Amino acid sequence: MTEARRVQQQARPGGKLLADALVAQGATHVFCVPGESYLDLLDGLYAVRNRIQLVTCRFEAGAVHMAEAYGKLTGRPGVAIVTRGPGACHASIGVHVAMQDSTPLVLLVGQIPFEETDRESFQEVDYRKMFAPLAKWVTQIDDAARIPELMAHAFDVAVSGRPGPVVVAISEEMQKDLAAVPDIGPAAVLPPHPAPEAMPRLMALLAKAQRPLVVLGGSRWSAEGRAAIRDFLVANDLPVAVSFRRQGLFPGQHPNFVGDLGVGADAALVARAKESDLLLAIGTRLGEPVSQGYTLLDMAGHGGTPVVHVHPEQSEIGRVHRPALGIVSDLNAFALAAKAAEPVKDPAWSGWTKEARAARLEQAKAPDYAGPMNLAVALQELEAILPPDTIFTSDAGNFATWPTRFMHLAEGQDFLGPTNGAMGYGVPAAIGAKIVHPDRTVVCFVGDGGFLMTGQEIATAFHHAVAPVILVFNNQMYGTIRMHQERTYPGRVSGTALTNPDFAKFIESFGGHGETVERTEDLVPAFKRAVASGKPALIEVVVNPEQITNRATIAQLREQARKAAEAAAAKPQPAQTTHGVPTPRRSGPRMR
Ligand SMILES: Cc1ncc(C[n+]2csc(CCOP(=O)(O)OP(=O)(O)O)c2C)c(N)n1
Ligand SMILES: [Mg+2]
Repeated sequence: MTEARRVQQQARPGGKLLADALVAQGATHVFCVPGESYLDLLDGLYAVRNRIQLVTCRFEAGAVHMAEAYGKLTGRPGVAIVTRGPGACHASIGVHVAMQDSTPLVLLVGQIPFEETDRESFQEVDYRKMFAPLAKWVTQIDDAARIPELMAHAFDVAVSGRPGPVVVAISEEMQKDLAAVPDIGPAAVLPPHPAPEAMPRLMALLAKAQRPLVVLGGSRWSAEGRAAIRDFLVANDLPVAVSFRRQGLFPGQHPNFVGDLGVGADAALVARAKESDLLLAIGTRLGEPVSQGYTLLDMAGHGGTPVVHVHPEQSEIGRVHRPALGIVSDLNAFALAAKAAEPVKDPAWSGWTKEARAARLEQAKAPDYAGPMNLAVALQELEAILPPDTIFTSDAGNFATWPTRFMHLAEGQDFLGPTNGAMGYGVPAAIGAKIVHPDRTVVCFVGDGGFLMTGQEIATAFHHAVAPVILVFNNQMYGTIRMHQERTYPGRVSGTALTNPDFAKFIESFGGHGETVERTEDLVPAFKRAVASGKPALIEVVVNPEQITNRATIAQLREQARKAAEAAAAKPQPAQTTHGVPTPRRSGPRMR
């Protein structure tokens, strides 16, 4: 910038420049826990309070999860602000979610005055080091004149290629410094489109296929992009699986939806994926959950199922599997190009698609579970009454496999879940979603373990007058880990039992609507009362602890472990054992 241009600008303090940079980048909400390290930014935000809603949270992890949910829903970076040291440490889990989930996020961290650097000043942390493996990019602003430039770059990096989190440390004194610099808005960048030969080559591979399978995943899908990719997939009558916790990308109720290829996927779908002769991976990384613990594909890419991998980041293509064809493209641009391509006429795989759909519907049939609460039936009854624009959020835990297996999302519904398996995500994500879309019904699924990690964010829902409905599945344990325990060390319950409060009373103490439901037929009426209350609501769903997974009881897991031990003992070369139980070999992804 020329000196003449610089003096034309009115000098603003760093705190105001930062707030104005957020406005210039189109931020509408900022999620924070305040700290004395960024008083000047808080003051800057006061000045722009009519442009940006500042959401005050109770825990930095909650604030970043809310911002991450904003990023998942809007495709624009969610913004969170936390204080130095302890605040940044609490916030780090949300950075990890945004990284593994490829969600655009900008985390601002108050920093000590830079003159004190390297004296281990109060709460001093080097954020470039701390967040190096967690974030896509980390920077620190020490010169107020560089705020517009570095903030614009932070937003650009967060949305570019594979989206992800950017951490920006803002040193304390810098926020007071005056600088006369203009704001910088988002750049007019045209995202990468499929190369001219991409669609013909893809369609040629497809035309030769007999048993193709689509795995749809990734982030920053627009409504238009989702509609276009659905039209392409349906016009070609392709069987569509979604990757781990990406149920919102393709309507589960559609006849082309065949299930989720994630952690705890249906064995029949995994078998089908192995049998397929063309895997079309659109937007997803071929990470551990999708690849079933790197067992699905010949990871070196020698032979095996040919893969067409479409991803916005070239370095993701070939990272764990060498594809037959890689297409680097913005996903929405790809979707439009795919929709415009002439569909394959009379595809050879229509029967295969129907079979896959029939298998999906078969596995979604509610089994006859023992006890008064048949969660499969209750969730399907709930599905039938939910508005078509419902947003679901999920925490991590075994309970999450029930909605995944037994519910089907309708067109227009969204699903936000932590693909990195972060407990404590569901409740703040629901609050963030409800703040972004106050008119939509937001339903959160969470276990008794995960709920007490961030359930106090209910106070944030009250403070900002939004009312999600939280379903707490109470099995009085860290069920997922107990499941692993019973498989590996049957009967030796260690560190997984929980003592819980009265969850309904917990939310009532905030002024919310609480219910406890023990029978299948009581969930829907309770849900209707919860919505009608207009208040943040919690329904504790008491589930049978013995039904540890949606496929097995604890007794069945112990029996399986016993048989496996017997089989191992009968072998001439005994397997390496721990406590008399064979050490299991990795043969698929772990349940999280
Ligand atoms: C932050 C975090 N801590 C620990 C874990 C390990 N973990 C995965 S699932 C799980 C238990 C979840 O318990 P709950 O929320 O009650 O759900 P359940 O499995 O019982 O349905 C634990 C401890 C994790 N994934 N994330
Ligand atoms: Mg539990």
